Amino acid sequence: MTFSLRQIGDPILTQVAEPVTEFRDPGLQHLIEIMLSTLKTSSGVGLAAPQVGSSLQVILVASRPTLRYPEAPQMEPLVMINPRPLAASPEQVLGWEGCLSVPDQRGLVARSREVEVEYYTPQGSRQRVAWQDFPARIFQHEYDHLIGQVFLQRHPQQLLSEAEYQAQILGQPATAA
Ligand code: K3U
Ligand code: ZN
Repeated sequence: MTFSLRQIGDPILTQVAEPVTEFRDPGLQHLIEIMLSTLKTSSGVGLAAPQVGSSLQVILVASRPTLRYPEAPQMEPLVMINPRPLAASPEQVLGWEGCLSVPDQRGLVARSREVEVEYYTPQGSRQRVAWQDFPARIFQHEYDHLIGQVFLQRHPQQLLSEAEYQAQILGQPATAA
């Protein structure tokens, strides 16, 4: 598998990802390593396999406090294989999202405030987790990548360039290019 961070326009980002069926496949471990190192170098809070060129159902969720989400929990990156939403709260909340595959755009997107999810660990053990707020938002964003969607298709209430997001929302003056 050749690695590059895929950007919108790449057909892999519109495909529905395939479930992992062989947990002992060394290719799966290699994919997870690539995803973890990409997450680290990009300072992202999540990542999905299609973004690195693999159409397998693998995502990372790595919440941490940010300027917009200071109350968010600090998590070690969680590897979720074949994740399946079991429940999503009818209550939705607006929040700002960015995407490593959508350069220079930030969107204000409505998402369920709470989710309950079943997934498999890299060792093949089945787990359940319930999240609220930022981790729930990251999960929904990453799960969307597995069904061929990006946040632009979730009808953002507002869409800003990175520079305008920093100036208007974070209140930080634009830096010289
Ligand atoms: O560095 C990012 C970031 C955005 C908001 C808070 C903290 C960091 C870049 S965007 C990001 O981390 C995406 C990762 C993606 F695109 F690969 F899926 C995850 C994400 C960010 C914000 C809300 C929901 C999901
Ligand atoms: Zn994304």
